[in-house]
Amino acid sequence: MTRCVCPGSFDPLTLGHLDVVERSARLFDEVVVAVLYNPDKQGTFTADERVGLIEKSVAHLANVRAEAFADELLVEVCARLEAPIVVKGLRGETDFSYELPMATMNRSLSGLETLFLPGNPGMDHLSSSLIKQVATLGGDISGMVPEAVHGPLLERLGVAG
Ligand code: COD
Repeated sequence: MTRCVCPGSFDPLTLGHLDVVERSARLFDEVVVAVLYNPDKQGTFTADERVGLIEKSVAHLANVRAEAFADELLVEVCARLEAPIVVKGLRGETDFSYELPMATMNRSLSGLETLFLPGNPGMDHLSSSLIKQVATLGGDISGMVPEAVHGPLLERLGVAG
């Protein structure tokens, strides 16, 4: 059985993230969506809240589960989960420049490999931070986040639905 990890902040999960998770679920026997700590990002949802939103959004995928890992290196998480590979989505050159050093670091730390999936062209503009900005200023974010995320996000941002 081959298990992969889809790591990220997921604050919150977007339809772009979900697309990568769904495609990973077709490629691997089991997928763990790992909510990890990114020191460069401030949290809107707690790690446990993010896991709850992900679990509702992936309920249609029998081989996918979500878990939070506080203050841990991705390589340690993957070793414990016995997952030899992580899957990440790439929206373009900016993502590639950001992701490549992390992939190389992870491989040099433990041999952990990274598989990059090109983002779905219709979803390349979706990022958690941009969606939060649009929602905060009253823009329509339906079609950008899973249904399970829509209401809780508007509520957390203090925006009327
Ligand atoms: N389409 C396709 N892919 C997308 C889209 C989209 N619309 N939006 C995001 N993605 C991809 C991103 O490129 C990324 O691969 C993944 O989805 C997650 O995105 P985010 O923004 O939720 O998560 P990040 O980038 O903040 O996650 C960074 C990690 C938390 C994975 C990283 O900081 C980490 O590994 N932290 C653990 C500590 C550690 O090991 N640090 C050393 C790393 S070398």
